[in-house]
Amino acid sequence: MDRRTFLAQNGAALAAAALDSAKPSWAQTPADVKLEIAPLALEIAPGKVVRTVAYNGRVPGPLIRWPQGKPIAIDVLNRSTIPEIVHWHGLWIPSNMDGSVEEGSPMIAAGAQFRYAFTPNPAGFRWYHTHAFAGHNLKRGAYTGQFGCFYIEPKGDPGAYDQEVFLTLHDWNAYMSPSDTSMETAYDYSTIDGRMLGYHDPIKVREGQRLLLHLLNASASLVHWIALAGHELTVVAMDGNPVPTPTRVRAVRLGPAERIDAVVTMTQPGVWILGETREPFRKAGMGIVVEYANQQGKPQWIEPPETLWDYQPFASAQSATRQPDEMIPLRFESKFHGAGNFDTWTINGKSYPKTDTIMLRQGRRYRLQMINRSTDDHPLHLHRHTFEVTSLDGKPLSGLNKDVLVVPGKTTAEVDFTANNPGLSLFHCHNQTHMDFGFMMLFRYNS
Ligand SMILES: [Cu+2]
Repeated sequence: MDRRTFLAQNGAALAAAALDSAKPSWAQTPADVKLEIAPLALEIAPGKVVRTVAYNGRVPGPLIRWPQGKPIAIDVLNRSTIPEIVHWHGLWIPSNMDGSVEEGSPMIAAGAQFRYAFTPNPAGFRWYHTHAFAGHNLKRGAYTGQFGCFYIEPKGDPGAYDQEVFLTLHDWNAYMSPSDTSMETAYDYSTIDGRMLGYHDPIKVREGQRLLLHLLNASASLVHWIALAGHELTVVAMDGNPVPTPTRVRAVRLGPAERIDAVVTMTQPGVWILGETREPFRKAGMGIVVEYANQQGKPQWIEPPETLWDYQPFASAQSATRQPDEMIPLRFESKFHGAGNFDTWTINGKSYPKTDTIMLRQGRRYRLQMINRSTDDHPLHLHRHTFEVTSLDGKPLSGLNKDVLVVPGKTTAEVDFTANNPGLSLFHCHNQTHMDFGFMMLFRYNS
């Protein structure tokens, strides 16, 4: 048994992390995964280059596939020009390893290296991405190519598929654009796995196959709708967690940071487009070709019928069986800052870093009452915990476990979670601009 295994098995993960960061990582055991952050000229289509920052010279970064519960060491070398940090989205890990400076994880200075060491849990489709501030600089933070998929393999593999693919959505070259009342971000290009429609190797399938799609929306601010022309998708998991009621749909909607696992039975031989259902986004590049064996020709697109996204069908019909110990009301509002400026966002009337840190107690179950008083939809994310969605706009539901939830404008959503991972936990809107302009707060509790 090596030192890491010994310490982890003795519940001393924090002590191990402290030792690790005190020593330069080249003096230790080799890392399981190495990520190098560096500028990248990414060719999204022949002759079309976006200047960004990425992991290991590629977009997305390498897929990290790792068995649930097996400790992992990840060395991150920052060869960019600014301090960086990597957040492990959806994992139940300690605050100092979670990759949020607000929670006490360190920034990695330009030129420096840091070792993240933790035990990946829970099983399912997680991801990793930069958690750096962007503010007015739309070439930083989530606007860059710093994201990748992290698949934590369950102890028993369900295996009800023949082939699986991970696909990441992203938008590039952000600029400020006036919306109804304020400024939002818009983009020049949209890609799947860092390439525009028509410039990937097609996804090759065979008739009768069950294709498992792992979709991640890694956009800094946009919701995306995805369909596979001619096919239906059966959603089996959201944010990596199996849904109580797997449901067939014509298109899926993913808010920023959301993930959907969907199984498609390949029953329509042909050459098809998997892409954004809205034409301007497909034209901007968000699509990839799916090609059956022995089929050729121009990739076909079929408009899916217009659908409204509703989380409810995927949940269990019953309302929450367990009542929370405490309710926490959170009101979200924006403050207008004049034409040409981004709004400032508030939670209960205060903007981060002035928001109140809410003290919790280990073992108690809390209900976050997310009251969206603004007209914008917000993808709300809680770090280091999984929550259960317990009501949407007044309608009760249960069994839907997520770490990001899109709360539409002028609605209220409720989510419950158990305080079972002590330390500091960040709660924020996953729209990079919203979070940078105040839409963040912290929870804290001790063991
Ligand atoms: Cu927001």
